[in-house]
Amino acid sequence: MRRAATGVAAVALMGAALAAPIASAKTRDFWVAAVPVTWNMVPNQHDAILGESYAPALTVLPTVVYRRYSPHWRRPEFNGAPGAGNQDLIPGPLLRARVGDRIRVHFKNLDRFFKRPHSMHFHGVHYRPSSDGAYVPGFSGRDGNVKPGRALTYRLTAGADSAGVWPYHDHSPSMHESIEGGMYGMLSILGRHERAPDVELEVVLTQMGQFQTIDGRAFVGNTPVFTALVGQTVQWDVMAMGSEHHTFHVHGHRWLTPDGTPRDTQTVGPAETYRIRWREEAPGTWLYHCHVEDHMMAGMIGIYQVRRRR
Ligand SMILES: [Cu+2]
Repeated sequence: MRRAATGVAAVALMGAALAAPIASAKTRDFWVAAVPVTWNMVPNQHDAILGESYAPALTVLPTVVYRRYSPHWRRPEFNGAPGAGNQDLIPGPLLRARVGDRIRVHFKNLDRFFKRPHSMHFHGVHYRPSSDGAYVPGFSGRDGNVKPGRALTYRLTAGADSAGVWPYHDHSPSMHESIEGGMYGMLSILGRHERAPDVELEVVLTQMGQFQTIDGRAFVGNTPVFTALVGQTVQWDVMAMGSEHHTFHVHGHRWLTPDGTPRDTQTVGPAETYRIRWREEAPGTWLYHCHVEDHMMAGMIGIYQVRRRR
């Protein structure tokens, strides 16, 4: 990760080297359950730009999401990190680790509403086939087909080629409806000696029902209001799921691609991810949105607020 002298920031890509055992590696445990919820994509029932209203019948759906639990399932918790701007249940918990770490994701299927099987399938990390989490009849094991009421632990390792952000998602027999309903999240893996950003903002671009959503919400006033302070290092974790490509754009800011080209808009396709970083120096209220115009008008737009330090 480089930081440009101008304060315009750098994008990181994964390294090419393969995993090597690291003596100081940690084991990180996460507890994640599949839980049924009633989700409103447009809680204020309003498109702030066109001034249109939407009845709850169009915006509310019963669905299943990934929810973070405290160790040993003591209590349910919010998915986002404190100060992350989005404390809600879509996307699933941000799972943070470092290159060299072992990661154990303890998964429990609490889908008592639809009673569907679920699973977790992780990109970007190393694992045995028994932790793949994908369902193929005749080939896959229990990891790809965790029945309601059952639990399974996925065992992963963050290799030297795992630095970056990566998707995880349901890959069970209910994959299609589960992903459209919000069953996805991200792994965020730092290099062995990489400094964590001050602020980490998660943006997942997906179609949901008739809306184009960011973190499961549509239209300004419903999508996350992300915040940062001047002087902070800000990291955006950007991902798309579903069947469409999106072009992520932030107003008033630029970042550098790995070859040093400044950009303010970058394409992301299904299950692709990237992280963008900058050192914040632009106070004000800004927009972030997908620049596919039909998507922006169908809700894929939000607010980013930068304040000066007091
Ligand atoms: Cu889009």
